[in-house]
Amino acid sequence: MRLKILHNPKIVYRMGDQIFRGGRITSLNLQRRRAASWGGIPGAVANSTLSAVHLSPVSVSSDPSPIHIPDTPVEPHKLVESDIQDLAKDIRKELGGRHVELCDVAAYYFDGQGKAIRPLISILMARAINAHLNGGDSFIKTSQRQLALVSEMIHTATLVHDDVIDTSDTRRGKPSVNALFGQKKAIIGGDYILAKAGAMVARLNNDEVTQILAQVLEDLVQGEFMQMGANDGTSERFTHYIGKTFNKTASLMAYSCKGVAILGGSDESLAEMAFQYGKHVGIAFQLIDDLLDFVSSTQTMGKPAAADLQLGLATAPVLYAAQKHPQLNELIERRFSKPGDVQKALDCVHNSDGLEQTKFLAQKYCLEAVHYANTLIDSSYQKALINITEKVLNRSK
Ligand code: GRG
Repeated sequence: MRLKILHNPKIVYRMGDQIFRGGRITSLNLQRRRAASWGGIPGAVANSTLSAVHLSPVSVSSDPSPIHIPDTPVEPHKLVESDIQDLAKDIRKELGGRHVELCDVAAYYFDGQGKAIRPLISILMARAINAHLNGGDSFIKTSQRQLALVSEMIHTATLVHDDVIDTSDTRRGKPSVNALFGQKKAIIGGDYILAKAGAMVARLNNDEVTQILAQVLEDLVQGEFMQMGANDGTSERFTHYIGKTFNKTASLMAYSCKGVAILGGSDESLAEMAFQYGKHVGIAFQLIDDLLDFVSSTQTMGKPAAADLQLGLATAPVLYAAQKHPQLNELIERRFSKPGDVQKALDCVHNSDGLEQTKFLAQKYCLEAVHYANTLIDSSYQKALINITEKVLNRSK
């Protein structure tokens, strides 16, 4: 299901056999149309009662204006290569301190093996905003890059803590930080990364950005708790899942985009646009992550396959599969804890359209992200923000 962009002004956005026009889905088979209207998932995203800012559904825009698709391919990494290439090295420098082992623990995941999607998106958004405002002097650009570093540091600190919580043995195909240094040192190492990131935020000397990043930390912690929470109540499950997905993954992307926009001198509505772009890309990113957990090999992902099920987590593919296989509900409630549960759930997912519906939902979020990016003035960075959505959808790791 590769996303293919057609250069036909009437057909504005095409993903596989689904055609989107002006933010609306115009050609779908019946089964998918049901998914698009959230009909199959009781209490699904469209019925979310949660905060509008955080969790409004992919409110496919009512704006009928066509989505503008770049004429020429833009390679996002190439465009901001000079900002990204030394990222890990610069972060390791920031992590320097008196205690060598503590620095080693904290620096362990900054090995250049991560995708660095958060800094990539942050820097592209920063440049697109600067182009939009016809601004962005070297002071602004430096502070925006610092925020991109902070974003990757917060992300990495959560990976460290997550690996402790999940008692993971591997990450990115190598021993996890907890496996190597032990869980106590890993926890302290994660705290240390956060402390250093906090100091960097303070140096930006911008109260609004400081508040934003405090909010991200709160969301991350809330998200982790939501994940641990009760799994009963079929009707609320999907809403809960999307809320958790915002908190655990999309909040950091959304607020990083908003932060660089603020540093670039954006007014409230422009900063909100940046937030919405990051939020929608972030939710799509996690949906694809949850899908890859079912289809990617251990080798590609660098962690065990079906890890989520083994951790007792019911993600979008399972929630969709439960529509066709209601017997899954019982397994979801007991967090796949009985022998054979994981295999049964895997079979149900592969014997349903759960993966397809998950991808479709991710596409909808991406489409909405494109809509927000299209409110920015044309620039290579703005085009790259659009191209990122394709990469998010079609990634294999
Ligand atoms: C330490 C602030 C703080 C919070 C602790 C543990 C926790 C609360 C939150 C966990 C958040 C978490 C691990 C979310 C998962 C997000 C996610 C999709 C991770 C994978 O991201 P990639 O694919 O990773 O970008 P790479 O390896 O490319 O960096």
